[in-house]
Amino acid sequence: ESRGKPPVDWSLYLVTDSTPAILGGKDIVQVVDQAIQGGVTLVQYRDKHADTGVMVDIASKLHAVTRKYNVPLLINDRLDVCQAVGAEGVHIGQDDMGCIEARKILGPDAIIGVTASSVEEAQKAIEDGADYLGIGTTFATPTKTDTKSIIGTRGLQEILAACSTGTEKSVPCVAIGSINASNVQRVLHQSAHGSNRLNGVAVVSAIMASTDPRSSARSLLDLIKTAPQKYYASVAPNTAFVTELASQVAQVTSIIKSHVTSSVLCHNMTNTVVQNFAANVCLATGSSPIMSENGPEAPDLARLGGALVINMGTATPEKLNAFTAGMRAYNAVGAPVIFDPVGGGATAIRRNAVKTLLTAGFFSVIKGNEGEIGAVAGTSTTQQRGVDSGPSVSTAEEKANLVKAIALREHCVVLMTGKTDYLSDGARTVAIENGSHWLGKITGSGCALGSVIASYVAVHRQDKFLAALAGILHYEIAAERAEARQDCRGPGSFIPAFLDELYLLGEEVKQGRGIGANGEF
Ligand code: 3NM
Ligand code: MG
Repeated sequence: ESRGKPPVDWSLYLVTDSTPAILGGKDIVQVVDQAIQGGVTLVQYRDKHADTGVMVDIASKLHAVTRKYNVPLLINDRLDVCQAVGAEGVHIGQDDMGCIEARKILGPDAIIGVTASSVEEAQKAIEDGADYLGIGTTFATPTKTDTKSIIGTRGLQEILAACSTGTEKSVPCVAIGSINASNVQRVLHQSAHGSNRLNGVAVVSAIMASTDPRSSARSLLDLIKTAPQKYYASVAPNTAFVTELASQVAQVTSIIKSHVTSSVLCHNMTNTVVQNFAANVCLATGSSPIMSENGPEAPDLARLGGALVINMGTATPEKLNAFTAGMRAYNAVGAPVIFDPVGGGATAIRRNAVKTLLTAGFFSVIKGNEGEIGAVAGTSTTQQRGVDSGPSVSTAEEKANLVKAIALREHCVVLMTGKTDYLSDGARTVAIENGSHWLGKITGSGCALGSVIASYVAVHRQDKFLAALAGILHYEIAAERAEARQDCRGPGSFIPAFLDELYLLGEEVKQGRGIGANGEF
C-alpha cells in the first residue's frame, strides 16, 4: 500500500559526518537533534567507514529523532541500511548504484537523490527519476577530498539552466561543497539562472563541526530565507525603458542631486597611477574618497555607508588577497562593490585574477573597456596590448548583447565603456553617447569613472542601473563641457577643466538644472 512521498522542504539539508575531525567528541544523535531544532529541514546520514551493524544502529537512532520533528531521513549510498530502519530514502553518488536500480528496490515512495557535477549527469539523473539533485562540488572542501570537479557558482548556474523545463525546474536542486554562513547568500544569488534557483543548500561541517549546531543551523536558515533580497535586491524589469532616456531623466537628475550633496564614502583599492586623479574626481563630484589597499581595515570602512571600487591593475598575489578581503567585507554588510578589471585581457595572470575575483564574492557593477569586458565574459578574442582600449572588434548590437548577457549571468550591472558606452542590468540596456575624446588621452579616466559609479550606487542602492547611469552622465557631460571650453587646448589643460566641470555641474544641479531627454544638460 502506497503512503506517497512525504513533502520535503529542501532549504537546509544536513549531511552528517562521524569522523573525529568534524564531529569531534560530540554525540551524532544529539547534534542532529539540535540541528533540527535550529532549523535543518532534511537529514542525510553519511558514513563512509562504519560497519553495517553500527550504521543500522545509528540510523535507527537518527530516525527516531527525525521522526519526532517530521523531517525526512535519507541514507547515503546504503539501500540496505535505508530498508533496515525504514528511512525515507537514499542519496546516491555517481559511483554508487544507479537511480533506476535503486528505484526498483526501494519503490515509488522512496526519496532518491543523486549527485551531479555536470549538465550531462544532471539530465541523466532527471531522466532516471531522481527526486532531487545534490549539485557540486561548489567549492573545494576538506570534508570530501575525493571530489571530482569544483564547479563554482557558475557550474551550479549551468546545471540549474539545463534542468529547467521552460521556467520551472523539473526537480529540486541543492548545492553542496564548503557552503557556510559566509557564502550561502552569495551561492544562492550567483547560481540563479533567471527564475530558476536552488531550492536549498546541503552542508556538513558548517553544522556538524560547530560547537553549537542549533545556533549554526538557525543562522544558516535565516540567511537562506532572507537571500537574496536582503543584500542583493535586483531591479524589477522595466520594459518601458528601451533606449531613450526620456521617461527617466527627472529621476537621473534627482539621483545626481542626492549624490553631490552626500559626501558619501568612496573606498578605492586602486593602482598608484590613478590614485591622485581618482581622489580628485571623487571630491569634485561630491563623494569622500579614501584610498586604502589594506584588507584588514575593510570591515570597518564597509560599515560607513559607502562603496568599494576594486581596480584590478597589476594583480599581484598580495593585491588579490586585499581585494578578496575588501569584497568579503562589503558583501557581508550588503554594501556595493564595483569591479574594474583593468587590463583584464592583457595577460594570463590578469585573466586568472578576473576569474578568481568573480568567484570570490559579489559585485554590484562590473565596468571595463571592450577587452576587459571580453575577459569577464571569458570569450575574449581581443588580445589586449596595454590597459588602454584597443580598436573595436564588434558591432553595437554585439556589445549591447554582451553586456546584457554578462549582467544576467553575474546578476549585476555591467558597463562597457568606449566611444559609445553600453550599460545593462539584464532587463534594461542603454547606449550612452556622451563623453569627450580627451578622456582617452589622459590616464585614469576609466578608473575614476569607476569611483564615480561606486559612490552613485552607494547613494541610490534601490536601483543600481539608474544610479550608474546618473554617475556616467555626470562624468561624461562634464567632459563634454570641459572639451568645449576655450581654455581646453589638449590633455594637459583638459584635466583641470574637467575637474572644474565635474564640480560645476553638481552646483548647477543643486540650483535646479537637469539632464535633458537626449542626455544633454
Ligand atoms: N559531497 P562541507 S561535497 C558530502 O560534491 C559531500 O558531492 C560533495 O562538506 C559533493 O559542507 C561533500 O563540510 C562534503 O564542505 C561537503
Ligand atoms: Mg557516494
